[in-house]
Amino acid sequence: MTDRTTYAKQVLAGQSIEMPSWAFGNSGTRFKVFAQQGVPRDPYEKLADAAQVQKYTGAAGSVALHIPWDKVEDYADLAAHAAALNVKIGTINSNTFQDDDYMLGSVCHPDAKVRRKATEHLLECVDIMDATGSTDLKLWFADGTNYPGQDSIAGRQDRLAEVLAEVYARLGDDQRILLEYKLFEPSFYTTDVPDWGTAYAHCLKLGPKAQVVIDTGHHAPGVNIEFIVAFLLREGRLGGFDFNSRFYADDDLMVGAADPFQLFRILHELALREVILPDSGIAYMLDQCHNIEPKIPGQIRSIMNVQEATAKALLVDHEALAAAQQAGDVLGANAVLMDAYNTDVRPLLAEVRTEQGLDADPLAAYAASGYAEEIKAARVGGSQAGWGA
Ligand code: PSV
Ligand code: MN
Repeated sequence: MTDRTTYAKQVLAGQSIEMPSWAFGNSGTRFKVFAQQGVPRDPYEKLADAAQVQKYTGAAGSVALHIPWDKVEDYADLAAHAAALNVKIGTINSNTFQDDDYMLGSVCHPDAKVRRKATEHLLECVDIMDATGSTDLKLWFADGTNYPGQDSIAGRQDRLAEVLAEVYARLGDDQRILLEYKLFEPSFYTTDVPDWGTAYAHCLKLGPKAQVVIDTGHHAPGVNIEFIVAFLLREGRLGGFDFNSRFYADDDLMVGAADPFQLFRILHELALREVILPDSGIAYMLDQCHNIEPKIPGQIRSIMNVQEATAKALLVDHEALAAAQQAGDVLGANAVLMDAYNTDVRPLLAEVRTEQGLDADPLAAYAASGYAEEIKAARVGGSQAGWGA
């Protein structure tokens, strides 16, 4: 076994990808939400399902919550429930996009009363982080406008900066803001945090505890995401990822499904800087909805897709790459990358799993466990969780 393969196996064994609690609830498009049997009825059951993904992959150790979708009476109790299931509660995601008051925005709304309400929600999210032990507050704002002239573009930036500063001041020493951008939707003319540059500029003003989150589905078609990764990493402002894949816009499909080569290119930038492992401070998360596929296997498949892209990225021969780049050997440098990309890493990952005491085939092991049948039989009555509830 080469040194590179040994190193790749070590990193793969330590990799951990966060799951979104909302992936386990029902979801769909604005045309129809399809209910699936056995879907969780509350955050406790969402954690139980997430724990299955961790059980069979060993690479999904935490779960992101979305507030108020995952509101509970006692967050310390929820965190203890997670720990008993061998998962942790990770990022707390705020939600300032589903209340009637937010029709014209939340933190950028022209009315100070609405901005106050949104700010209080964000501060409440930090209180929840204190209770769960979460370190990351993920902020995504649906704010924007639909028509030219509707509101002041610059004025909205001022309002955003003011709210962010208040929330930043409330953070504990080991807590941070992860600011997420998105090109458009639900607003169609302007979006108040539309791109990494805007997010980065706000983070710079706020201070070192504010970093940018890249949701891979939040760009215009053709945008070179790995460039953004390399830039933000260099600046120390890459906070994390919301992984998913897209064919058209923010499709929220399984990561690695639409464009595994793009995922590999992103992971290559991360492998180059050796920031794959959890202690790198980069929050690797999935942000997906499984509208037509079963949800737990959908998450398992997604984790496996990230692992495969990571394994290929870890196999890139960095010395050969640097030598070819230095020599101006365009084809040689490209070949180094493509050799790694074209490697079948499934046997390597099977070995990593077996060495961890896991089944080499997580999807088959989950299917054989009977858990899917169990929850279908047990979870009758109550109301199923959904994207938005
Ligand atoms: C917005 O589209 C987004 O990507 C944000 O991360 C939200 O919090 C999440 O989706 C909700 O699904
Ligand atoms: Mn997202």
